[in-house]
Amino acid sequence: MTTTTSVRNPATEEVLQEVELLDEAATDRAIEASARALESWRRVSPADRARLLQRFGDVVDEHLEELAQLEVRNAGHVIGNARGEAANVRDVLRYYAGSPERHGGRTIPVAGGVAMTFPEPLGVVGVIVPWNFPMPIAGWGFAPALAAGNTVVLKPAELTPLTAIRLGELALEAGLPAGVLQVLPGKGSVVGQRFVTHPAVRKVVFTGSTEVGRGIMRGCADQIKRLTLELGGKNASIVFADADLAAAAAGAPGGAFDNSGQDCCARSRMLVHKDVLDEVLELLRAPVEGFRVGDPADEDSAMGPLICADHRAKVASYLDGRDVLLQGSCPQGSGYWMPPTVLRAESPQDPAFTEEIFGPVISVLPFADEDEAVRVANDTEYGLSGSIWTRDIGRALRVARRVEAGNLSVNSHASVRHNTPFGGFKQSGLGRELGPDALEAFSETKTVFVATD
Ligand code: TAP
Repeated sequence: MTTTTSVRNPATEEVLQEVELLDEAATDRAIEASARALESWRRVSPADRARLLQRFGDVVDEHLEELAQLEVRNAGHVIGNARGEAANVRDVLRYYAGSPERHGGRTIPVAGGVAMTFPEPLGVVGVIVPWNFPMPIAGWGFAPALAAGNTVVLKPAELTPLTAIRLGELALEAGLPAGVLQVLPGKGSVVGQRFVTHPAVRKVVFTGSTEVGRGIMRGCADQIKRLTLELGGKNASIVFADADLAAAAAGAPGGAFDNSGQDCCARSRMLVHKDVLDEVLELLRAPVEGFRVGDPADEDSAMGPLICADHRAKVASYLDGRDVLLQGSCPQGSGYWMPPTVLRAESPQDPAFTEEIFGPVISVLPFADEDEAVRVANDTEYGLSGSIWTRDIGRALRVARRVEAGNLSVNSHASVRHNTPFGGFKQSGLGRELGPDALEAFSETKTVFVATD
């Protein structure tokens, strides 16, 4: 039976489009089509595969503004960010277009003959995408998977399927053969689960909550199915007393409120040396109170709405009955708005300080020395990203090595680049995406021995 979902604009609550959700039978048909497409796609020469991915990147580039405007309406991302996200899909495609011709094996000296290795595609890869960054996270999965000769079925989040559907159309326009990249809107419990249970899907790439990721990992165990997990985060920004405090305070709102805080890398825990706490809070006042929240289509808005009413209620529950240290403002009326907010953590165990709120909320906690800062930063099940603010280069590197997280920045809040590895320690994930080695995660190594004696 066919069902549909009403896709809404989170800034206005208006229905944008009805989107058909695939049932299990339709998912199976798509997976089978993907398995058939694999037979010819894996034989496309590396140079031709590279040309097709390059062309796909060019077509995305030609539709950059259209994709960005669609994301503004569907996900409430501010237009500047949405353009960057569409450009990220283009850049990731172009980056991995360079890899099919470089993705070779080795010859290994052995007795009695020649041994060589071949990187073989895994087969059909299922990519499951969350609602917070619909375009980039789709591209981080499909671009290296396709470059390595796999075919892809991709499930966008129910709330934000529109840009993924459009990317699927643009792939065909660029000349990718039918069946090589299919976008399958549907429920996680139906389409996503079928990626886990269908034996023709040989790998699942899942980005989403740690809770759902844990269930997917259990399900993949039944078939020893390959798995990449990109999960939650509760990332610390550590501000030492010797830091450029003005720069740390100026960067903090962007590091935590970008994408309305709906970012697995958001620096939502701020650890500040006790001697400079008052000064940092005073420096934070203007950038927090002046953080412009408004119509995401407006070029001057720094932050749009949250994704939906349920999510807003969850974020708001963390502010119930709390004294806030600093707060900005946001539009009233329709739309899922939430003002940027800074709380003082009551203790290192304060739920606002330990749980992934996934909204525009920073919790600040003072620390006494380096050991305490590292201990508190690491006192979490997560380990995705973090920042260290100091002018002491020795301390910067020492602390960066001690913090248990996959992506650390010194005097910066930047986390993700398409050309460097990205992923989490501990319960923030398993495996790495992006960077020069991503094709390894989409290949099996085959060893072939040829007897010469
Ligand atoms: P989830 O609720 O976990 O959903 C993520 C995706 O999984 C959605 O497409 C969802 O489908 C699907 N899904 C749900 N249940 C499933 C099941 N039983 N089997 C298979 N698929 C299932 O997460 P979310 O709320 O969309 O995203 C927010 C979370 O993602 C946060 O924890 C955030 O930190 C994390 N995240 C991590 C990263 C990285 S790179 N580490 C990046 C972005 C986001 P439906 O749409 O139908 O629910």
